[in-house]
Amino acid sequence: MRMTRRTLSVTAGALLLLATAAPAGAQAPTDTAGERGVYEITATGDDRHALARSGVDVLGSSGETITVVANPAQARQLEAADVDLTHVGDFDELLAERNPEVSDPRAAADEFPEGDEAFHTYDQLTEVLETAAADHSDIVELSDVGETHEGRTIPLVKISGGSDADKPEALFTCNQHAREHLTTEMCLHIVERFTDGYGTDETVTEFVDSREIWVIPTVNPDGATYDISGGQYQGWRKNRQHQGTDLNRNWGYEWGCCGGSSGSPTSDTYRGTEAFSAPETTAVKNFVDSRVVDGEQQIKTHIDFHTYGELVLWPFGHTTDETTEDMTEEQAQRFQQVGTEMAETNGYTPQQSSDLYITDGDINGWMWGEHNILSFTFEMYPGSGGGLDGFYPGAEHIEPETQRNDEAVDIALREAGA
Ligand code: 3K0
Ligand code: ZN
Repeated sequence: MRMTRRTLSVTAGALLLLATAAPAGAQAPTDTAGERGVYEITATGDDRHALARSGVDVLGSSGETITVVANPAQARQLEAADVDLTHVGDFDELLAERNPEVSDPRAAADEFPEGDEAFHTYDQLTEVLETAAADHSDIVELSDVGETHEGRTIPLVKISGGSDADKPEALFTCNQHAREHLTTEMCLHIVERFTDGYGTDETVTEFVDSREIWVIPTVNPDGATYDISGGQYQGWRKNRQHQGTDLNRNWGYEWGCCGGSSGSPTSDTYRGTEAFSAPETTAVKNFVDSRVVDGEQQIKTHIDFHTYGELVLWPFGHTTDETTEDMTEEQAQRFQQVGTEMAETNGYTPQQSSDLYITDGDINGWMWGEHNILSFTFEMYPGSGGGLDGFYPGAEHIEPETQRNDEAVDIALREAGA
């Protein structure tokens, strides 16, 4: 697909036409390798909701500019609907440019590309978690929430010390989206901080003794492993069930309700055949459901880490309304207050999820709508402008960008007991 490079803008009418006349579900599966284009579109407010509804893969946004990946059919439909695109490159060429040459792809299978070895593969992650559990057996329990489509176990770490008294619980989840590898490092950092720091760091010790801290470092290890297959980044977002389901559109609260996901299996925001059709979301759901003890959900707060955009997001994503039948004004204010306080510590931008674009079947909606868990999504580094590179920021960013969220994590732990 070749398009001329132009800088144009988009109208709300054009995007609405696109969204209604050309639903992603009606598209032929033409997003074959080598043909997907990366485009920039200028859009605000309702325009960007409609764009998300079209099923294109939104990579990131900066101000009014949204960067998307569109397959040829989607690009044609955008053009037919008078949407103006700036073609910034071919998806696979851009990926190839940022990937190093691999002399023997088989040798590099399931390893991060050269220079990025500090990121943990699934096997390396498993090993580090096993070591942490062995070295800190007084406070760490390592188990799993279930299996992925390809049969990998989804690890679950529980960190808790001191007495056996009932303690408020907090949950941290990472790597729902395959290519967002920095988030796995974020959860690993949480595990390391609350284990290595126990007994020496006062804040850490207090939280470990007074809370149950649950961490799921990779919700989507199949996708993450595929994303680095052959020692090259694949730009993969979804799980590996059939053509892939976007796990963050597969949760059972307002699933598929509001144009915030796609019904087309080829789309990067494919919501799956039904709510919880993905084994990965089902596994996490079953774990969270199991924390209801004597009718009370023990988990009080939750952060789901993503990249990128440097945002603190709170529910709901399926509506731009701040209050709904499941979100009172007081509750919305608490989300806003806590989210804003968190954002003051890490410099992210705090906002309701739907301010970014409409999402439905997302994790925050389910955590709050089903369990009244104060649930946030953090979009980590970088802030903007990275295109595909935003997902692959380089290993030198692991330490500063995970530490950057220490205080916000502490706020989530504090609020669990509030
Ligand atoms: O709640 C949300 O708005 C989630 C935003 C998230 C998503 O699932 O679309 N953004 S991401 O895919 O770029 N990490
Ligand atoms: Zn994500």
